Amino acid sequence: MSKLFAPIAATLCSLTLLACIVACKGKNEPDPHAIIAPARCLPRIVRTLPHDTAAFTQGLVFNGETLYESTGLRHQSSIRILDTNGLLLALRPMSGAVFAEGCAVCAGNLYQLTWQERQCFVYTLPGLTCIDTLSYAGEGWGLTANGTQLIMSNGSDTLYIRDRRFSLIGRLPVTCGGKPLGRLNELEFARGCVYANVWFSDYLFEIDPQRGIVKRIIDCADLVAREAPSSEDHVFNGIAYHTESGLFYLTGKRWKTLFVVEIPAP
Ligand SMILES: [Ca+2]
Repeated sequence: MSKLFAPIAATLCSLTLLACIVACKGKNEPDPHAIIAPARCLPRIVRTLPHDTAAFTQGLVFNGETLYESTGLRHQSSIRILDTNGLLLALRPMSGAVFAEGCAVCAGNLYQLTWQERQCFVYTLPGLTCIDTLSYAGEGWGLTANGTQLIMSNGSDTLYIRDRRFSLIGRLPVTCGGKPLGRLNELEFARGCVYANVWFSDYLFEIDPQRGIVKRIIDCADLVAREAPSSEDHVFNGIAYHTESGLFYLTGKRWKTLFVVEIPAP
């Protein structure tokens, strides 16, 4: 090789090596922000149960065979206990002007958010004795738990990961088809995914809890059509997963129906 071509050959080798490194890195480390078009699926209605039309549903969660429901609005907020047939077993009104929001079960306790009061109430189970009040910044919308951590929404496109003392330990921006998914509301962690209602949407969004990417959209327009809400404010909002049956319990604010549905496995 002549002296003239040696530097050119060396440069070409370097560029080839660099291209190989980039290609290998790309292959082994997928871009977490890659645009993934979510698949779509439909829920199958297994049965329908009555739901109290006075319940402005903000949170729904099972603890074993007991269903807990948090309802909102000032001077109307409550925490309710129901059975698997939707029968109301107990209702505890919230005090004063508290506007309750989402609820979740974590480490044997029930956590209940508030909209603008910046307070999260912690209750014993099954007795619902309030044993603690935790504080946080901003608004509270939806809440769920992955077993050890709490996952919270506040109406934005970001989920907030908190420990049991409600200290912020992580943020998870959520995207759908590469775009931020805002208005995240009621949540449910099930089958290794986060399921989310989005305010004023008839869809459930199935979110990868590591990357924040919507993997599937569960089209619940048929449920909304069957319910035929009496007001546009009475939106689809309420997700609880019943582990024993593998079925989801879905409802909305002031809906007359609690739908028990099967959603194809992720
Ligand atoms: Ca829930």
